[in-house]
Amino acid sequence: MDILPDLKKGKRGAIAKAITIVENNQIESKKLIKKIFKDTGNSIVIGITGPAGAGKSSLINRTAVEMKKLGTKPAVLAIDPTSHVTGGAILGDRVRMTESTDSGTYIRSIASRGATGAVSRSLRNSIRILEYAGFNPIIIESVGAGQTEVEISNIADITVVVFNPHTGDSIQTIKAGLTEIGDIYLVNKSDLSGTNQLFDAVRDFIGDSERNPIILKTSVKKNTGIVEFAKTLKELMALKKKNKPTKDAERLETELKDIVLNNIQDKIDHMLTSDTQFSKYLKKLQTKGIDPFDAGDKITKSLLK
Ligand SMILES: Nc1nc2c(ncn2[C@@H]2O[C@H](COP(=O)(O)OP(=O)(O)O)[C@@H](O)[C@H]2O)c(=O)[nH]1
Ligand SMILES: [Mg+2]
Repeated sequence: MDILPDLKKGKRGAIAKAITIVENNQIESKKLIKKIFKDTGNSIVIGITGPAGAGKSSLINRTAVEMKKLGTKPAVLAIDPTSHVTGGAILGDRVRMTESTDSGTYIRSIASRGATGAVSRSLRNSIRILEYAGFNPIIIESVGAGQTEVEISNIADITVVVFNPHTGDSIQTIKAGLTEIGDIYLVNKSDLSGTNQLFDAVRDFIGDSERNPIILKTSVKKNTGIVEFAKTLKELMALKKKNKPTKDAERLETELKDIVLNNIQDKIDHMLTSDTQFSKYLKKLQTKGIDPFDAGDKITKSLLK
């Protein structure tokens, strides 16, 4: 069945089907992307990252509602490292995000575990599906930084880093390299004590950087700062649209290299299983007649000649 017309209309069932395809079926995925590729690349991707429990899902839920009021059509993809294991986290996110779903925002949890590169690939293509379906911005929720396979700042046009006052490790996290990636730093749960200290600490760490990132306080509980956050995002969307072509050109170069390397790896993998040199040197290696590096070099040479 052709799901393209429904996909173009932004119908939920079609989107869900399409994302399941790019997550699970390489052959069908290729066919699908071939058909939609020309109509993709036009939405701003907002990455929202921070430690588990920082309030990202809750915040995204409220922010999506506000962004909708500002005339945008947001969709959310949550990369959840735990969703694969129990499914409990998906439920949690669904509960926390019902408000924005009711208002018409598309929300989906996607798997964060898989073979190297596979998660980035399915994320990239899931974004394309949502672009084709007319969503803009596309908000990606991801836990931590460097904890998942996906480095969100490589994919996002706007990166938001969320901190909390009550987690003692927040400052450590700031030191650990988040200082370079954020366009916006949020001190969420600003209804809790310690907010001002954390705000000052964040400002001290990153405030004088050349990029001049924005630092905001939000509280989902008290519903403060969220309208301002949504407005800031909308302004940034317009700004980032200008340098998006340059960034996308670089990303496509990376993606293409990725695909070619992947293709070659698959081919070689396949070749090795029937390669006589491989089995010869493997036996030699297993009986300590050669060392692993020498064996590797010899096989490589014979393959590339
Ligand atoms: N006090 C307070 N709690 C919040 C706030 N935002 C979220 N929470 C709570 O923090 C917990 C984790 O929220 P969640 O959105 O799942 O965080 P995530 O793991 O970063 O997605 C939940 O119990 C939320 O109700 C806030 O602004 N203030
Ligand atoms: Mg969450």
